[in-house]
Amino acid sequence: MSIKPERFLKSLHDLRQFGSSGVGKGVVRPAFSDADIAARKWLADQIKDAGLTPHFDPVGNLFGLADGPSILLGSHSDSQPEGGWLDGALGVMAALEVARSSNVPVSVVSFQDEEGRFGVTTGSAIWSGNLPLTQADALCDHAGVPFAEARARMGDLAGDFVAPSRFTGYIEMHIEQGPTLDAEREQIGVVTEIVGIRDMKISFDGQQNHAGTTPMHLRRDAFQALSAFNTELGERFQNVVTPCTVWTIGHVSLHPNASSIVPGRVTFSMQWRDGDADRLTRMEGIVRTTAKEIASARGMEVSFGPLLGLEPVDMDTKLQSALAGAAEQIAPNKWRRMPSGALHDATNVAKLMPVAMLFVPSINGVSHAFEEDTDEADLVAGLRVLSGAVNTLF
Ligand code: HGY
Ligand code: MN
Ligand code: MN
Repeated sequence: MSIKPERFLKSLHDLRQFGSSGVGKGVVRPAFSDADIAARKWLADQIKDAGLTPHFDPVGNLFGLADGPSILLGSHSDSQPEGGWLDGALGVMAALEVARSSNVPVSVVSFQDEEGRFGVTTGSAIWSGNLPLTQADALCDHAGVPFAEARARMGDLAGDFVAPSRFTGYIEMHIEQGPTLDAEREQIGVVTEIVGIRDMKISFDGQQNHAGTTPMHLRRDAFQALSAFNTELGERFQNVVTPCTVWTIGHVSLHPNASSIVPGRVTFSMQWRDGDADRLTRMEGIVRTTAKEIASARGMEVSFGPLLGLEPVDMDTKLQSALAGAAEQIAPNKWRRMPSGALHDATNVAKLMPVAMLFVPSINGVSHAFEEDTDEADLVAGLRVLSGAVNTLF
């Protein structure tokens, strides 16, 4: 049996209907949202139709299980609050198409909450043992909903955890989410390693007050503390970072967030990523020290939420070679080996078994945005590489 590109492309367009944003092909399908649960139930039907056994585990990970030992292919089908139609979904639907057409045993998976509504790659982190379930259950989203409450929405669909020992390895196909392949006019990236990440919430507490009557020198303004922290951090990081190091303050909640009130509290997300675990640790020290100094200089309090993180991980060389061989066949001179600056479930699965990843280009390098897209020819080329590589592994 051979892969059917049209069936594969249609399945991607069918999936993006769940949580369609109405803007381009974008989706809004956060973990355990109505759209996400509906999408998972639809996916379970597709899995059954493909001759695999659909199985939900206790945290919403959805597996399509082949009988006996098999290679596991997949990714995630939840999205960012404003997500692209391919981030995660591509790897899940490519896995299903390869499973439908492969003459070797292939299982598939859609991990839950890779996009971190609650944690960081939550579903695969729990499955791999990187995140204890009790700790995960206490994690809350920005609206204060606990993971335990959200996952309970799966009701009696939730079954036991799947034993990792039934799988011989894991390969994840994903969009690059960066500019390299698109800029170089290449079709395939064979991933060599995935960066590590640290992510935490930080709060500054000062004094809520009147915006008209409070002199500037008497203020303990939480926004001004955040502003000073951001500037000082950028300067201090220059001593340890490289051009590949990234850091982001992506979510800010000011209280009470009113034009005529000096904000007394700010809580914000502090995230940093690098390929070197030691550098991530040094950056954590700078984050904590800088925040404490800023707070103390302003007579304010600082508090730190739990630090979530994953270490940098290398991809398995044998699986990489299978992908490289297939890439040379399908896209000769239009592929490269490259690191991943984005995080993926493969990082967690690497704790359990050999893993590898392959990328296809993101147009203009854009992702985590409704305009995320990839040319169909590149999607199909990636599918052929994945299929070709899998069939050399047995
Ligand atoms: O943030 C990431 O790297 C992933 O897309 N969730
Ligand atoms: Mn992703
Ligand atoms: Mn993502």
